[in-house]
Amino acid sequence: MSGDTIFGKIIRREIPATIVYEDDLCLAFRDIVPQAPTHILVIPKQPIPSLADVTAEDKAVLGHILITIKQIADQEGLTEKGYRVVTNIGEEGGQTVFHLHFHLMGGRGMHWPPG
Ligand code: DGP
Repeated sequence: MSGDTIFGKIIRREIPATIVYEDDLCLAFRDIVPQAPTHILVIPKQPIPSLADVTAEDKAVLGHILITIKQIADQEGLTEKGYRVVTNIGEEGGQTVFHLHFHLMGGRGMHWPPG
């Protein structure tokens, strides 16, 4: 159920990660290079490379991930002050790991536009 990326290895517990949430459809763990005091990656267990690859069949898992992000943000105490959710797509989008992931970042003021 997981592809051959570093995130697939985390799903399969072949490499360690600080996991903050898991269910049948998704996994959330702390980013190894945090860009904010709280920086969590939320990924589908299904190995979708990026948002550019999703289809209508992925509607349920994508909706589930967004609701999960909201719940994790609540648990992490981010909701009152606000937070940012980002998914990078492809080379110019800044994507480096080709397993769909949503960055949940908070705990500091965010800038706009992003770099
Ligand atoms: P992106 O550039 O959007 O593809 O983000 C990839 C993120 O993945 C980046 O913020 C660093 C993080 N990352 C890369 N390798 C690992 C790892 O082995 N463990 C964890 N926890 N995060 C990783």
